[in-house]
Amino acid sequence: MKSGFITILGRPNVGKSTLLNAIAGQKIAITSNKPQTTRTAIKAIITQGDSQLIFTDTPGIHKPKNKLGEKMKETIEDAEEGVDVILFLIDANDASISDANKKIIEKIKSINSSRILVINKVDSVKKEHILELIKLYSEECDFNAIIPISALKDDGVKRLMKEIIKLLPEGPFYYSEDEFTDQTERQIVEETIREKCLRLLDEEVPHGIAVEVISMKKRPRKKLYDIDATIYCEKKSHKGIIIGKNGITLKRIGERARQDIEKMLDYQVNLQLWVKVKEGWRDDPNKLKEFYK
Ligand SMILES: Nc1nc2c(ncn2[C@@H]2O[C@H](COP(=O)(O)OP(=O)(O)O)[C@@H](O)[C@H]2O)c(=O)[nH]1
Ligand SMILES: [Mg+2]
Repeated sequence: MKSGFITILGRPNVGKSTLLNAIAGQKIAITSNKPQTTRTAIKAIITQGDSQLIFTDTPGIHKPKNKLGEKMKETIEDAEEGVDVILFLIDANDASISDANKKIIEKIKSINSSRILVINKVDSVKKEHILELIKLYSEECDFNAIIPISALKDDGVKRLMKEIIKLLPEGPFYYSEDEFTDQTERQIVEETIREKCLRLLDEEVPHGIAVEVISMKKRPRKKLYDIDATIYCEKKSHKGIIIGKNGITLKRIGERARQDIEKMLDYQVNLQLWVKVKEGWRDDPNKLKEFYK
């Protein structure tokens, strides 16, 4: 039997969470075109034949601006410990190796594990450019493999899986075969609502949002969930934006979140959303603990 821990590293927005979802074959990590969408380490567990792969998606590597940012940085550092394979994700659209990516390379070199360079978003560039990137990066660092993929189009992901399995050590299964993530249903619901906020709201507001499920009641006979959740934001003005004129924005957030949650839980969902202001929670250690235990 083979098993191992695989960490996905890379700058914000390169497609780490999209890749995790493609690997898992279902949505477990939220994605958006805004940096720092992912706040915690999210695991996807894949058991294939006699191999078990435990993937960790991490918040993108960036400079912390507040306590939440610091916590995200710690999360990345934890994810680097005891890792067997590092997937270093880059964007195929990059013209060259940015300073930020050079720093990540230095970090990877200091960790004693196998490493794969994953060039993502190849659906949006010319082949010649991918070859240039491969040349540039292989001069900079010794990778066990370099794999171009499109996480969004699920192109090259199978090949990537094969390469990872080759690099895995012998080992036992850490999770039972039917487990596919460490996220609880409650966390998935909270994250789905946050994703809709990220996607439906303009810049500034979404980064100060946290979502908390207040209650989640199952009515098995009706195959129905009653879910109550609160969206927290940092400013009164943000609350107005989230709710929108005549409640239109909040309604949209709720509609889209409900549809996704229904698919994931395979139940009908009755979703009630509230919006509350919690000033400066991203810099308040106690409030942070409430949201991110
Ligand atoms: N064109 C293209 N876009 C992608 C691909 N993978 C991810 N994206 C987009 O890039 C953005 C950031 O993705 P996300 O997974 O949240 O990035 P993360 O911050 O690294 O986790 C989203 O808008 C994705 O839809 C890809 O293979 N091709
Ligand atoms: Mg992410």
